[in-house]
Amino acid sequence: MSSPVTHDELSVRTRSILDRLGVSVDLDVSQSQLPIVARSPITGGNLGSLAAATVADVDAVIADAKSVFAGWSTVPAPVRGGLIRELGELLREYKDDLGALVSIEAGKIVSEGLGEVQEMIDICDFGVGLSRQLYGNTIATERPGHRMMEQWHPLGVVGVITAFNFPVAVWSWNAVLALVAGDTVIWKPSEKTPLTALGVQALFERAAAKAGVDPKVAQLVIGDRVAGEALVDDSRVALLSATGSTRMGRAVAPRVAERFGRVLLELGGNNAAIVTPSADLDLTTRGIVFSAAGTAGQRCTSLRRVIAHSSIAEELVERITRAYESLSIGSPLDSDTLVGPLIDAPAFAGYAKAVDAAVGAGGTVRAGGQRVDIFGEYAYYVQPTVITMPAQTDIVRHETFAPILYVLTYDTLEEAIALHNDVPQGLSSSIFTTDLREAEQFLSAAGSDCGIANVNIGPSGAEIGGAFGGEKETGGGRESGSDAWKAYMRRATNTVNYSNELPLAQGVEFG
Ligand code: UN1
Repeated sequence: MSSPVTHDELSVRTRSILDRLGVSVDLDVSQSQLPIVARSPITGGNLGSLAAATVADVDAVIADAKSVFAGWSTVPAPVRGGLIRELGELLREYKDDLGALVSIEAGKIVSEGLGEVQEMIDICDFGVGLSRQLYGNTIATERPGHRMMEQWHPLGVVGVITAFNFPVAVWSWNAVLALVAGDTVIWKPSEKTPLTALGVQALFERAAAKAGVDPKVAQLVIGDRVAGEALVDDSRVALLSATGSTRMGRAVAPRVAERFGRVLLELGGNNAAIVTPSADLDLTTRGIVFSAAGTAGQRCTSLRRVIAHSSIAEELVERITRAYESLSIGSPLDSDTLVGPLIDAPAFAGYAKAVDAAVGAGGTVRAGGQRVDIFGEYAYYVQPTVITMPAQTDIVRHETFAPILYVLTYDTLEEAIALHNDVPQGLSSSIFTTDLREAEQFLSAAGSDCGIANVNIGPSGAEIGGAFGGEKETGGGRESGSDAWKAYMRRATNTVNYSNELPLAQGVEFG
């Protein structure tokens, strides 16, 4: 059971965190008629409200981003990296405050709130190094006395639309790469998490001041759908990076394509774990419980499906069920809590509907399945839920952003992989096995069809060093590490003739 947190205590704490981060916005509740309502899912209470950017506001922000781009794009990349170094330092300094604000506004447990800020610090470190490594290839040419190479140039204005569940880290994956690349950034955060965005922006502006950089290289737009659409439809926005539901991506992608803009989409996942007869069930259970119940199932990488060999399925379900019974559900600010709240009422409605649909399709609830009253009517806590399913029905193929784990069984690995891939989404995946052949088959071209495939690790909790993203309805985008930076730059292929002749490619003679 969690110790009580009153709404007033949360408001006072939020205000003092915002003050320390340098956010001066007035959150007086007397302004509660304003359209963007900041609230905490911990109690369901409102923390204040904010104005929403209009189309004209967004237009002015884009104009600024475009004009600042001219100068920023010609600053040497390693100097641009200096801005990111300052940002990383400030994030280290304010990690506790920003992490706590993530807990208050997104409902993450303290360790995960801090972990999210750590993810920002990590990408800053990566970005500083990257600023000296924006490598282009030198390519052998078929013509004598010639040299061919490619250069990577800044792309332009990058619009970043983020979701509530990673309210600060996803901005950083995008903004850090974009800024190092010489782009300017406009951020439209989720309407559900405006305060964490204001906190990050305040730190960013301090970093810019320290680095002597115009803060307009990265701007923030607090707004609703209107502001998002203004970014989507504006041809001055060269790249639109959007994280959210598949439904959102389906609306955004054609509109950006219509104006020949670029998109980078991070949409839904329906991440699975195949558990084979050779799996270490102790380790497997721990991996499954973190991935499925952690963050109250509200990561795009959360584990949603277990595909277990029929010989070990029952034992595995019993182990998971036992582990679920000991998970403490409650205020994410309590140090012993492992499962915090769902973000809001629609999230709870989605959870309840999915449990009903699964039972209606022949599923058996083996753990959880109920709402838990921690802070009354407007706070939505649920028990992490395990449902064994007779088949991969429609509800199993659908992403529900809640801690529901469906369990399916298989007899041959081919069957398991077919079930695994037979969903519309393709973000993250895992296999638990100690059999090298099974592991390698899962990682091969004939195995998982996801952007992320792991062995003996659940599908969530990726490090920033790898490229992050997935296939199919997940949208195909890659953010964060590896060579994801290339999406934020434009490639120029250059051929230089240093001879006195003019040989044509393909042996063409002309005149
Ligand atoms: C998301 O849920 O939008 O791999 C991102 C993970 C985190 C990022 C999740 N590093 O679970």
